[in-house]
Amino acid sequence: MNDQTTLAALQARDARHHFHPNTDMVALNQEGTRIIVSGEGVWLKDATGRRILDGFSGLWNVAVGYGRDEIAEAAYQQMKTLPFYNTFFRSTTVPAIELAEMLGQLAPGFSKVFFTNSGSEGNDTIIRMVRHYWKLRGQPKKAAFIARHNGYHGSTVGGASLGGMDYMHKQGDLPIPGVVHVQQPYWWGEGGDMTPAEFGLHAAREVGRAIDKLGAENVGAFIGEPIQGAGGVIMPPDTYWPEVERICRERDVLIVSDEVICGFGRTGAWFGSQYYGFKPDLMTFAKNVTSGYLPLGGVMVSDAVSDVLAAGGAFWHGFTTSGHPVCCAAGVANLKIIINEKLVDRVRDDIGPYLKQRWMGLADHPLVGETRMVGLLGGLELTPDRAARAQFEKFDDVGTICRDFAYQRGLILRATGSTMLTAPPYVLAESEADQLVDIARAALDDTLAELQKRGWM
Ligand code: PXG
Repeated sequence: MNDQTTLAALQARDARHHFHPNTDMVALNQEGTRIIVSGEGVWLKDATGRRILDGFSGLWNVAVGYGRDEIAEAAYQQMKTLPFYNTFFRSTTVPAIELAEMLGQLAPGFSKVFFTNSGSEGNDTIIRMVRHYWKLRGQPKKAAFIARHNGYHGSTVGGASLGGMDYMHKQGDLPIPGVVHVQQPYWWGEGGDMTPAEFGLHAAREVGRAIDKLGAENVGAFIGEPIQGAGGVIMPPDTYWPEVERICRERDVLIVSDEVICGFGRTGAWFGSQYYGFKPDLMTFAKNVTSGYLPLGGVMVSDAVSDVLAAGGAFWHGFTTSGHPVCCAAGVANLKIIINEKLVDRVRDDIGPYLKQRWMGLADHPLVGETRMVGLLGGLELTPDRAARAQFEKFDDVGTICRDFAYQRGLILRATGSTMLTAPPYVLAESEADQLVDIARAALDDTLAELQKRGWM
């Protein structure tokens, strides 16, 4: 390493010039950025040469693991053949055709896809598409969206508006008009004395109440993540989605399933909506469509909706790089890996249940309130009092403490408040699942000792 590439020099250069997303820059630059330099399988290496088990697949998205030559090769070949051409003006490229076809085959009833570069752009697209759809149907007033508190739908003006994160709304005067947020189906945190089944129905009926308050003639769509990801891997009670579906159908309100995290096998089904057994009209996707190797997102459009849109002339919407050929080639190569290596089945029948059984074993730890896992998506509630489902006063700090202990021990977990989250790559081996849970338990021990030292426990 020369002077410019030592860890300290890299951190100083980063501090001078890089404005990081979702990051307190002052705190970051006091500590210095963690610099990740390479990856293989489920393992990362940082600039100090340390190996770290990535229990979070990058940002929920490196499904097939790091270092897959097939994807690199597909992108390289496409860059040499045709690095760019657009999908406007009656043009397209072979990779865009191939990926669109594959997606249509993976999602029965959704034979059309609209490409974007990210999940946020996908959800912005949804807002315009839903409103345009209802105009074409002669119901232009059906423009409002029902979404959930603590849902996450991205960072753009539209995405952050649909999302229910108050701290995001405070920045940029959001949400935009016409978005109403209702209670999330978060039994551990908000279920009170109700059973999970009762609470699932209660939360679903909040959707109905919100629609009725606005008047169904004014509501275009309901949007939700099948399992809330960034909000804390919140799995709704089984009663929730069937009731939401019934309520929306009864009121002629479209259902949007935001599959950015749940899509492409994370839950052990191809899409989270399939896992929960409901049929959306539109699905947002991004992340695991390319396993993060290149940016790509989009909207899967059901046949009934796309027939109306197609009959209505042009949809005046799109991005220069919608259906970018290199990103689509990476997407095709990635989906081929998921299909050929039967990774969705592996998540459902093999490594998912294995990790789940180990992860659920953390329930006996004195800091742990609830453990939950679907597919390879897991959450762990930290609590000072399990029976009362109590929250720590400084819950954000508690999660951060635990996350940092895990990192020191060589494991990446994410914290939302005091909920610890894991979403490892689908190629995780059993021995690696063991390491993940063993390190998580050691980090819980460290955290307990630290909280006792501070008198918080
Ligand atoms: N919908 C969902 C459900 C998401 O999880 C987006 C939309 C937006 O996608 P893009 O590609 O625009 O980021 C997401 C993204 C976190 C974290 O800290 C989660 C996301 C992004 C960044 C950080 O958990 N999810």
